[in-house]
Amino acid sequence: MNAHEIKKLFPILDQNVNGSPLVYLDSAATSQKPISVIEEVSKYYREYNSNVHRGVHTLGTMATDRYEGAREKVRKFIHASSIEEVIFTRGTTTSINTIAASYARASLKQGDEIVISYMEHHSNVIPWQQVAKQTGAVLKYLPLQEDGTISLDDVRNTVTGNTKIVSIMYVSNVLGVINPIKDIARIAHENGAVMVVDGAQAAPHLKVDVQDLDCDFFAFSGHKMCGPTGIGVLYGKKQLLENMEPVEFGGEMIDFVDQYESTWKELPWKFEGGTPIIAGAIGLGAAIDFLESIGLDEIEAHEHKLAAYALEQMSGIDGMTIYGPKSAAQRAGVITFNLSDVHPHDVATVLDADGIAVRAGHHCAQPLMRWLKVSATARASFYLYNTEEDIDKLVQGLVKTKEYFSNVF
Ligand code: 7TS
Repeated sequence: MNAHEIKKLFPILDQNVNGSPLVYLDSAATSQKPISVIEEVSKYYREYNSNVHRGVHTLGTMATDRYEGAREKVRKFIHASSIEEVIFTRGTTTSINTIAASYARASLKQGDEIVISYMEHHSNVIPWQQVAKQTGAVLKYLPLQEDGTISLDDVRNTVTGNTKIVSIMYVSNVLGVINPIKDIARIAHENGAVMVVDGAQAAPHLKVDVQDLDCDFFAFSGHKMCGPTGIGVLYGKKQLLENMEPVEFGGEMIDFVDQYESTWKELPWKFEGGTPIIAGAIGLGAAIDFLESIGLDEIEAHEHKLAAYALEQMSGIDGMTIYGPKSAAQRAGVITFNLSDVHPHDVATVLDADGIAVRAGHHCAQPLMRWLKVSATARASFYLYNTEEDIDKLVQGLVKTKEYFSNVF
C-alpha cells in the first residue's frame, strides 16, 4: 500500500481546513487514527462494554479477553519475553514517573548518579530531577555533538561506577535523531546501571526489540502510534518489576486485603490499580494490528525517504536553519527549523491559514532549546500517511511566509 492509499484509511485527513485540504504535519505531538482503530474502540462501547477481571458474565469475559489480548499484541510488538513484563499505563509520562517513583526512589541513595541527555523531553527530565531531590542522587547531563547526536565517547566519559540509572530517548521529538540505544545500554550495564528508554517517538516509527536492545525499562504512548489517547505501556524486565512496589493502591491490584495489611497480585496486574483503560488498550491492540499490516520496516523506510526529500527541498529556502543531523539516514521523520527573522509561532499561523498543521514552541524540551540557543522553533513531523505532495505544500507555504514577512518589515 502506498502513502496515498494509506491516507484514505484516516477519515480525519479527508477534510478542508481554512478552505484548503488538510496537510497534517504534527504527528510527533499525536498521530491520526485509522478507521480500524476508531471502529474497534466504538465496537467495545457498542457491543461489550464491561469491566474486566471480575465476575463471569459474558460481556465481562469478552472485555477481559480483548484487554488481555491487547497485552499479548504489545508483547509481540516490542518482543518482550512474557506478558508479565507489559504494564498498561496512561502513556510515556506515567510510565517514566512509575519507574522513578517505584524503582528509583527505593534504590537510589546520596551520591548515586542518574544520567540523561540534553535532548530529553520534559517527561524524561523532571521525574529524575524529583528523584535526585528526594534521594540525594546527582543528575548528570550527557553533552551533544554539534549536529545534535550523542557520541559513545561522551557516554563512556559521563557514565561511571556511581551511575545507577541511564535514561535516554530512542528518537528525538525535536531533532529527529535516532540514538544508539543498544550501545548506550551496553555501557550502562558495564557500569552496573539500569537502562531506561523513552520510546515515545520510536515505537510508532521503527521496529522495537526490547530484548535485542537489552534495555531494562521501555516507555511509550499509544496516541503517537495510531492508537487512542490515554493508553501507554511500561515494559520492564521481570526480575526488576518483581522487586518493585506498586505506586497506585486500590482495586484490581490486590490479592488479599486484611484490616491493616494487604498483598499484591502477580505481574503485571500489581501495577494496574483501579479499573484499567480498557477501551484504550483494545484500541492500541487495533493500532498494532494496523501498523503491522503495513510493516514497521516499510514505515521507517517511508519516513527516511520523506525526511531526505524534505531536507533537500527545505534547505533551498532562503534564511532557513534546520536543526539536527544533515543526513536523513540518522533521522526519523521530524524536521525542526527556523526561518530567519520570522517567529516560529508566526510561521505556524501563516501555514495554518493554508490548512498546514505544524507545531511551534519549545516542544517540551527546554534544556535542548537552551543548548540550541533558541527560545522556540517550528517543527514538521511526518508519518506513514504523509506524501511528497504534503512536503511540496509545506515548502510552498514556507516560501509564502518568508515573502509575506519580508513585505511587512
Ligand atoms: N517522550 C517523548 C520523546 C515525546 O515526544 C513525548 C511527547 C513524551 C515523552 C510524552 O508523551 P505523553 O504521551 O506522555 O505526553 N511529545 C510531544 C511532542 O513532541 N509534541 O507534543 C507532545
